[in-house]
Amino acid sequence: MKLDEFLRLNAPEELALMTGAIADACITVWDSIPTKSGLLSSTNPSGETQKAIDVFANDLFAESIVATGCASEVASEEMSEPAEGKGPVSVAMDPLDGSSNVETNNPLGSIFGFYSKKLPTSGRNLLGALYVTYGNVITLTFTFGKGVHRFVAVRDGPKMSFELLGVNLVLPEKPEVYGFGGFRSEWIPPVRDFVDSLEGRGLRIRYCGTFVGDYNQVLSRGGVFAYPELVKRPKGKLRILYETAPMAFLNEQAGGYASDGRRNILDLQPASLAETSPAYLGSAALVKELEGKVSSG
Ligand code: FDP
Repeated sequence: MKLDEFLRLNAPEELALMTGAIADACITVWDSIPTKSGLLSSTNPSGETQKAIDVFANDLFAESIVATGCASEVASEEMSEPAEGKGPVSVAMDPLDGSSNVETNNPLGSIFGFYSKKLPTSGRNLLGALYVTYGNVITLTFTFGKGVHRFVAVRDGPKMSFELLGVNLVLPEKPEVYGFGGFRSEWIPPVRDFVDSLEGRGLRIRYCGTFVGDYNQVLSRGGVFAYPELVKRPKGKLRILYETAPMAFLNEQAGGYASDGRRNILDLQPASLAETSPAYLGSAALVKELEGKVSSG
């Protein structure tokens, strides 16, 4: 099944239009990585300076989403003020997650959260969440609050289009992988002790350095991803509105659980657009166990 048809049958109108616009834009972003990322020269054939790929991705996604008429605002870390629109939905995005992976050709991603209230707001006001993976294939994984669904980009004549890969994805029963960001020596002790126990329980380390890529493995194979509380960085690294709340919402729809170490990430009330928190997400039993250890110190 094609994405357009699926959206027509299964998505609220505004989310369908914005998802369609993101699907088109992400193909252009992917196409632009070699020329706009610094992999090739930073000037184009006419001698104009190219924008960095993350600024390019930001501008393209923001313009495409605003053009649907469905967004009231589109916020991202690349913009000092959100882009304004005339629709009802607030969109928070990380237009190019893991940009330090460009040079090494490791996976990249994009994350979008669709909120019913003005930003900043809690993840409880999410209507939907979507992430793109730019790996060996491009996938769109999303939820509108009724299951998690995935599409893959395939060539369709001169264009690319998205075909259904799976509906109602759930985290596998048996967890297989884990990936934790930051330096081990800087993790708080309960996190270090927990990670030390994982290999004895049959989990393998898998860490590619992109939140989207690392979480995507957890969704497919079961396990836990974290960017934990660090001794000198108690609020972690990942941004609540742009990154962890949308992924927490999607993860919950896939049967998982996401915590900041003390509470459900969806219950956090960020006071600013770029507020960060520690993030632990994946298979519910593992994340609840880790939350218990972190919260009791
Ligand atoms: P990046 O800085 O490359 O954009 O969101 C930021 C992020 O990547 C995440 O995608 C990734 O999980 C994390 O930072 C990696 O951080 P470390 O290099 O500190 O592990």
